[in-house]
Amino acid sequence: MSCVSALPVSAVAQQASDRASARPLWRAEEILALYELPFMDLVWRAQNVHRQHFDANAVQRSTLLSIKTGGCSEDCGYCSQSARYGAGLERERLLPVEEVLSAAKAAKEKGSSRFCMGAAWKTPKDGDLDQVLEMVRGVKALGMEACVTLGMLREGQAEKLKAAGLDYYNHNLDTDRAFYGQVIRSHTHEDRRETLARVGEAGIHICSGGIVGMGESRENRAAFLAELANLPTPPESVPINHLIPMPGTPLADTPPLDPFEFVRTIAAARIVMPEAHVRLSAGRESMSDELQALCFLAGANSIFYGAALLTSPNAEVSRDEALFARLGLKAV
Ligand code: SAM
Ligand code: DTB
Ligand code: SF4
Repeated sequence: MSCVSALPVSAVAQQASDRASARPLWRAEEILALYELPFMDLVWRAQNVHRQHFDANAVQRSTLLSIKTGGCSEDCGYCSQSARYGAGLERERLLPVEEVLSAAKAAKEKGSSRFCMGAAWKTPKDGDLDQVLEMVRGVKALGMEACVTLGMLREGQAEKLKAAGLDYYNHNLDTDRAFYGQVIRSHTHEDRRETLARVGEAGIHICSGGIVGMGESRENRAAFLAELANLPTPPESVPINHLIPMPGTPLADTPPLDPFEFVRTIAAARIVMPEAHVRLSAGRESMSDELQALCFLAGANSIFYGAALLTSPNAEVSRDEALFARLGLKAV
């Protein structure tokens, strides 16, 4: 992507643009061919790519906090926070800044390097955004990386977040364009891409990934990874969530995905986005230690760390500590 503009481009946006123009574009069929490799060959290839770019024994840890829970206008079929489903969640107000900052401080003391704040909004209102800006400034003052996920951004909002010091904006493509409409109808895949473009242009690092195990096909998963890898500003952080089937949502009874297919998705993501942190995200609580180790072997090098995700439990901190010790992994 060449950037021809009279405006100064931030260093982050310039680096992203340089990386975008240097990388090969991936076709979905090529990624499907990766999925179809024998499992050992695929994992071996992913581990090789991983070692060319990262310390294979280091895993980044992010802590997540829901700063505004439930009551969302959107109809995402997997989400307990949509007001449209009887998922039994009370709509909560935006948490006070002090409460958020004391949670960030506790996360830092427990060894997290990034603090991610999530809000169940379609799009942030300007008054709410002002409070989030204060939270971002506070997290930065603690010496942590700050990430937020607030829904779709309108013109000018990404620039305000950048000026407050935000490092990452999380906004997932979630699945490929073809499957998207089967799960979400209240906004489009194109809307998600538009927000990602605003984030990239403001010079904020992009965190974008998705969910697998929603009933999509392997072809959908391959196309989804191609769409992520080929974004105009490539994501530097890629959360791969395993669907947590939430009672009351349309996807509550979705049959579980073959765990090896999940590992294949991590491996394919590692190969097509070699420089990104691939985050083993939702669903870890119900994965065995052995399955998580396979995901790390396939190139996952980031996790959500802490007792809770947004509305559901995460793997226990004590279990993670034991797993890191057993595998000789170091937290970064
Ligand atoms: N409202 C904002 C948005 O949609 O971008 C931010 C919060 S939303 C809950 C963040 C992400 O959480 C979604 O894009 C989806 O990938 C993930 N997520 C939500 N519910 C999930 C579930 N039941 N299982 C796995 N991932 C889930
Ligand atoms: C992401 O990709 N996964 C996180 C984070 N970004 C915000 C959210 C996972 C949510 C899991 C379901 C829940 O706790 O409600
Ligand atoms: Fe709202 Fe985000 Fe949940 Fe969709 S995923 S219903 S936008 S909170």
